[in-house]
Formats: sequence, structure tokens, C-alpha cells
Amino acid sequence: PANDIDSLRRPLIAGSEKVQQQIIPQLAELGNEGLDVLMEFLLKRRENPATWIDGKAYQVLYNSDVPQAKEFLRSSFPEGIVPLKSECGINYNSLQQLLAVQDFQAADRVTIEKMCELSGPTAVQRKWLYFTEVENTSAVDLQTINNLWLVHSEGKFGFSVQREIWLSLGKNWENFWPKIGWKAGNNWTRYPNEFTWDLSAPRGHLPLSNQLRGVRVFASLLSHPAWSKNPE
Ligand code: UYC
Repeated sequence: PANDIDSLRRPLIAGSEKVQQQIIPQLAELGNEGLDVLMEFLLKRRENPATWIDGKAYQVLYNSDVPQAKEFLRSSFPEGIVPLKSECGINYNSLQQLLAVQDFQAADRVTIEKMCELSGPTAVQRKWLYFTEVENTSAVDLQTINNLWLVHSEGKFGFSVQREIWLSLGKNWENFWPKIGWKAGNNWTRYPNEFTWDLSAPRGHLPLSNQLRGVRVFASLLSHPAWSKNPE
């Protein structure tokens, strides 16, 4: 195993994302020594914004039952690897934890709840948003939610991914829905069972945004300044 570790350690640190993506599960198979390399990797990269590669390494440690891994995360990354910044005093720990175990369905529900919390008590009671509320939502908080989704989904899910696809289609909704798996032919995908709650989903499939009351809320979300401003 010592040999295996050495031959994986170097490409984990210096390899391309594709190589890193393949190496992380191999290290996970190698027990404590493999986990040590993942811990070292996360510490080394912690000054830089977390990417989905960090997310993969973090998830291996988070989902391991090895005590050293648990202790490492408790002391070095108690709130995960995405800074849980909020301008509105909102706690994103529950979202972080659901995404760390890739429970995308529960994370999707919590995302809707947090978006309502961000808009205030009347939106929380209503359980859905007005587009005017979305326009006034904090960019910092939206970026936190989005970064959590990106980092824990191999960069596949998140509002910024949806925005990128939407823009690439010239903001054409009818082309957009099938592209992200929300409509097939004339049929809307039915909530919740017809949606794909794992990484086999198309890019941009999650998080969901109920279209029952029209497209304006989603349009406001995808047009929000949070996505054109540099993250702070
Ligand atoms: N649902 O079909 N959706 C709900 C989606 C529509 C409907 C929730 C997404 C089309 C009803 C979420 C799509 C439609 C409810 C989503 C989708 C429809 C409901 C839970 C593809 C009928 C019960 C959160 C665009 C043709 C609740 C919430 C209610 C719920 C998401 C029906 C996350 C992405 C147009 C009847 N759907 N939704 O908001 O409000 O309740 O009555 O989008």
C-alpha cells in the first residue's frame, strides 16, 4: 500500500481535474493512509476557493467512519469547505450537511426554505417567492447556496449552471426545459418522483424551481447580479 499511496499522492496534487477525480475514490479504498493523503490535500488547498474536486475529497472524509477523519473535519472544517457567508443571519449548516451526503432531494427542499427565509417572514409563511423578493435577495447568500451546490455536485448543479445553459440558449425557455430535464415533449416532469435526484441527472437539473406560478421568479433568479459580480 505504501507504494500505491506514493503513486497516487503526486497526481492527486498535480494532476488535472479528471485525474484527481479518478484518484480520490482509489485513495478512499486504501484505508487510513489514503484518508491521510486526502486530509493533507484539503489543508494544502484551503486558502483557495473550494472546487468540486475539494468537494469530492471532503465527501470521502465526511462519509467515512474512521475516527481520525471525523476528528480532522471537526477541528479543521467544522462548517464544511464552502464558507457559509450570510448577510441575513441565515444558517446554512443543514444545507451543507445534506449536500455532503449527496441527499439532493432533501437539499432541494432546504434550498427552497432558505430562499424563503432570505426574503423574510411573509415569504416563509407563503412557502414560495415573488419575483420582486428574488430581485432583492442578498448576492452573498445566493452565492453561498450556489457554491454549496456546485462544490458538492461535481459542478453539475446550481443556479449559476442553470444560468449559463439558459444564456447559451438565448434565454429560450422552451429549449431550456428539456435541456435540464424539466420537460419532455409537452409533459412537465412531475414533482418529486420523475426528477433525478443524483449525479446521473442532466447538468442544471437541480435545484428545482416550481413553475406553477409562472417563469418570472426563475427569470429573476437567473438574472440576479450575484452571477455577474465577482464573488467576495
Ligand atoms: N414541478 O413540474 N408542482 C412542486 C417543479 C410545475 C405542481 C414543488 C418543477 C408545472 C403542483 C417543486 C417542475 C406543474 C405542486 C416543484 C414541476 C406544477 C407542485 C414543491 C418542472 C403542473 C404542489 C415546492 C418545471 C403542470 C404544490 C413547492 C402547489 C410542487 C418543482 C405543479 C420544487 C421544477 C407547471 C400542483 N413542484 N409545477 O413549490 O403549489 O410547492 O400546489 O412547474
